[in-house]
Amino acid sequence: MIWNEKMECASRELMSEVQSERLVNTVKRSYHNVPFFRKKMQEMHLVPEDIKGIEDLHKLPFTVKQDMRDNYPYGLFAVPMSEIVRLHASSGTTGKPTVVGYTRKDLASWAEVVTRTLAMAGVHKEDIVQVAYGYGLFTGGLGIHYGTENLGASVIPISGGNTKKQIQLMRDFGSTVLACTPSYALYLAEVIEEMGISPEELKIRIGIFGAEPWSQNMRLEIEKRLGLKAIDIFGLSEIIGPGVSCECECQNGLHINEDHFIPEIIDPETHEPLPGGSYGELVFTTISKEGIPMIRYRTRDLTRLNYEKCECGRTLVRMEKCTGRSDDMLIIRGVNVFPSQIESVLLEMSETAPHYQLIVEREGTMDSLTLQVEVEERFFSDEIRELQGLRKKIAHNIQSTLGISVNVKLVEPKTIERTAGKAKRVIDKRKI
Ligand code: DLL
Repeated sequence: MIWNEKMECASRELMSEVQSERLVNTVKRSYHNVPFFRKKMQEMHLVPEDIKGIEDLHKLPFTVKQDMRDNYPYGLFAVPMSEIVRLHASSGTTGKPTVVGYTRKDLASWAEVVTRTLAMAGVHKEDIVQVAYGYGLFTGGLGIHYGTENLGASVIPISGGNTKKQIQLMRDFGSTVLACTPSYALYLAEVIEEMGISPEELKIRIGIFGAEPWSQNMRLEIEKRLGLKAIDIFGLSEIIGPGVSCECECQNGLHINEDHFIPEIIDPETHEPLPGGSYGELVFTTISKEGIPMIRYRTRDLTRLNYEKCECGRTLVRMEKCTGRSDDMLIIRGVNVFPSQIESVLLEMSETAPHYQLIVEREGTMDSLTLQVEVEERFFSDEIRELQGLRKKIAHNIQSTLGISVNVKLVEPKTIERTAGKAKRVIDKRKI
């Protein structure tokens, strides 16, 4: 089923017209209501009237995650707080998360785009959707929740974790759609096998998986073990949350809801827009959001765009499955982690040297993070108790600032390999 045929199957001319009109409007609102944005435009000697349509998009300044941190918490909001009805924040940033606010209309647009994506994936009104993305500040749970209700399917708002209960409900309630991260789907498959339940006892037929990179091989593995069709859904809090783009049943690229979010591909080094079909960094401009419009937001995600019409009949541009980023952000068990955040925790402690390495592994289906860090020589001559105390302290400090558990391995000075160029901070051994 195509939820919004008019927009999802629009001609390029109609889409460009809609995009141009909404872009002009967004730029005006941002200029007049967001001092940060106005200053940036003034620095570039731009006034809103210079932006007449999508052909002028490239003239606008970029926005990056740091801009959100610098304007924490509400500096980029374009409406007064009385208009904001929901706040979300992205996980895993040192002390300061990135905060996003939605007006009532934004929540309606979000539900609309998520509904479209569920329909793309083949979900219909009779389905029972088990939402095992986290509910809370993370956009995954509530984002999929309201889209499911809007579609008219039944939602089980179970949130993440509590794996045995997930499986029990899945069986007893007859869930037909599972929405969670792909790594959690694999973990569920493992526990289902351990519990001696065969996939035939379950009715799950579609998986709505995203929030982290996953490969084609992982797709095949999940499809085989859970006996379902695994659909990739993409999104980011800064733009709206899940529902920015999603695969249709052809599983050949993710359709971007481009009447709400205009995509561009740029060269991550030169920042120049790249011609159609090139591989580069994905940039989005939101053109319907009121609460916190984003102009040319650099996602750091790497992909390419395909403007050909899809076999499903949709004309919405497709982005290739994202598997890489142009920065060093890691996604570990759903938490976004930058090595620099771990570094700043270490630097705040007097006992450690800023020589460290992060090792990411996947044990079975779970990601684990090990931190190897050099500590002063004296610790090794001290009692073992001291060493253990220090290990615990580092793990605790990281847990409390980043919200992620880490195995800490203390090593003697000069153990970690030194390089002349960029230090290799991360060894990612996951085969995803
Ligand atoms: O992960 C929103 C979301 C929730 C998407 C549920 C899909 C399903 P953030 O926490 O802000 O938002 O993280 C955004 O996660 O820039 C990508 O690097 C990565 N990401 C999200 N979806 C995918 C995907 C949510 N399908 C960051 N494939 C993004 C690869 C993804 N990476």
